[in-house]
Amino acid sequence: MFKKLKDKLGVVKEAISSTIDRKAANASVEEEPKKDKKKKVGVVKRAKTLIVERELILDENDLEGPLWDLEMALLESDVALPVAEGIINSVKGELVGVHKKVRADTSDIVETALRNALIGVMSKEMFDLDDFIANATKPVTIIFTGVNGTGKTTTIAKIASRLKAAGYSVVIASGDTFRAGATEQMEKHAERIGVKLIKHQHGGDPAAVVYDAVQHAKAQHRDVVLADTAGRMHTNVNLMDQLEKICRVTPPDLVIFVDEAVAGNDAVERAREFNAIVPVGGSILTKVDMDSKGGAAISIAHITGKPILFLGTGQKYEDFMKFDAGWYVDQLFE
Ligand SMILES: Nc1nc2c(ncn2[C@@H]2O[C@H](COP(=O)(O)OP(=O)(O)OP(=O)(O)O)[C@@H](O)[C@H]2O)c(=O)[nH]1
Ligand SMILES: [Mg+2]
Repeated sequence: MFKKLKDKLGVVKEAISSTIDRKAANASVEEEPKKDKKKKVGVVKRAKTLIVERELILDENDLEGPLWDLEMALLESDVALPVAEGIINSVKGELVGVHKKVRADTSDIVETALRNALIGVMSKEMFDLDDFIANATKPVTIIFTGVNGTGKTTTIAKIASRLKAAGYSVVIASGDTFRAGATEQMEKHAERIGVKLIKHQHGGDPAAVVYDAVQHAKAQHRDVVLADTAGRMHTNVNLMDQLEKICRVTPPDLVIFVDEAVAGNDAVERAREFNAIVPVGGSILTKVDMDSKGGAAISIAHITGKPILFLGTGQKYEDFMKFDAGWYVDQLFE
């Protein structure tokens, strides 16, 4: 996974490490104490002693070149510019002025700084959806948003199947009254999983479908309402207004933004627009099994300020995993 970003991070890590090591080598020669000259101690031994005893202090100039390379690597891997800059500042903040014991493994220090920066971006306001559902007042209403074809309907089916297996009663609202065949697609999933589907006529008002689903769930004491919505471009004002209306009529407990790992840099703009219209509480990144560069998760988490909750890794219900920032970053470094 994410081979390109992984390769580039490896190169950048080496570049920063060797810059630090070069500085360390210079420092040990420059700082050679004069009194040592009297003693006939070999250069190697002397350098070794100095390296053990001294600490190296890094400054910004040492890191300028390698950090530029890091920024380029992130941008080329679909990490958005402000996000890449945030990561660079974080790495810089961690490395500049570091009193590095020269004997410590430079490569470890660099990798730790990079890892911390990436995990920092992706772990913001992290929460667990299972805990959220367990603790919320029932029925819990979750509305799924995103552009066309990102995997909203499939993701709802995966979550419904998962929740049912955990013992929850689930109602699905077929809020995509717009695309031909959308309700039939959701209906097939609902039948297969064995959960209730609330639907209206094609072309009906999606806000009314979601409202009805929640009323049904309240009356029947169901635990969770998962509301599908039609895919829409973030630039389509009418459809974005409609989304705002759905959430105004039925204020959800959580809005989940669904986008695909292969979306690349486009994900940034649409995450921003969707979040502006209906504030996103968490995101799900699908199609991670397809060839992606790895940057979309980092960007979406940064733009929304909310965590990635799950990753979709295929078309089957079980191709779904909880997002773990540490694991994700491991994929970039392993
Ligand atoms: N490989 C892969 N395919 C996926 C994944 N999630 C969804 N898909 C596929 O992506 C396609 C679109 O999925 P849908 O769930 O219909 O997407 P949607 O967002 O509901 O689409 P619209 O309703 O048209 O906006 C389908 O062929 C899914 O099987 C995933 O994690 N991996
Ligand atoms: Mg759909």
